[in-house]
Amino acid sequence: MIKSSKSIKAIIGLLGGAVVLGGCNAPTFGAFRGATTQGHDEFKLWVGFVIAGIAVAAIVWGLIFWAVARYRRKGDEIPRQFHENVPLEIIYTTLPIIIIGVLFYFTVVTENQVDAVASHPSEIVHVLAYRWGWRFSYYNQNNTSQGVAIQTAAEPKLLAQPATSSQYPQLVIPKGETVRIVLNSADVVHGFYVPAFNFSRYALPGVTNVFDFTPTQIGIFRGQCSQYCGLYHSEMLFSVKVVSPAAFTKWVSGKQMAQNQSGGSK
Ligand SMILES: [Cu+2]
Repeated sequence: MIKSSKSIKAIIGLLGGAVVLGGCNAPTFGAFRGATTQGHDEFKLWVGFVIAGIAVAAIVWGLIFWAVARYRRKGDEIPRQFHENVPLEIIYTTLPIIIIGVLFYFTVVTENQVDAVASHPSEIVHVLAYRWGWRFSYYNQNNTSQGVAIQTAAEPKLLAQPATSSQYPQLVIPKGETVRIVLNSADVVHGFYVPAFNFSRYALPGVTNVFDFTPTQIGIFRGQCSQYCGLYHSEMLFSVKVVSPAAFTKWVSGKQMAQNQSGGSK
């Protein structure tokens, strides 16, 4: 008896520890932790869904195995037969509704956080998706062009390189600041997808999608088109480089100088 209560305590301790350590060591259940505040909110929602799923699965499988063991055939004995059980029916109708209600609530809260756009973002980047590449044009807080535009070569080639290769365009953004992305497509439907940010959004011709990123980690993250858009879809790669705000300012002025010297547009 003492032994079993000890092992129960150990299990509870392990589970509690896993939840407390959630920030760094807990399993991610296949998702990215999210290198932006928005992406991390998505990650927390995902973990909540998986834990809820595990809990439901444990109850369902537990009841199945309990019923299999408890009511297995013993000679000619037949379990008690009954037609209805009102309390049981109320429980199995209301419990799923409550579970769905809770999951729905957290989904709406998270979506509102992810879709929220700041009234005064630190940087604005217009992203144009086209067959088969990306153009990133930088604007300041007043939505005035900073004269910096980055895009891939007009002639697509089968490069078959990782997305972080310098052959593909790179979106440079500062860490810890709110970056507004203004997303459009020049031709067909594309998808702006950054796995490490747990974020994907359609790039649509004639429709402007606007969203904010607040990067929390310095690094280079791969990005890709997530909608099949034709022959060189697989080459529609890019990367996102998150740098310190000081390094970002330096990068912008460096680009401005280079692009002014080469005659403005590139
Ligand atoms: Cu595409």
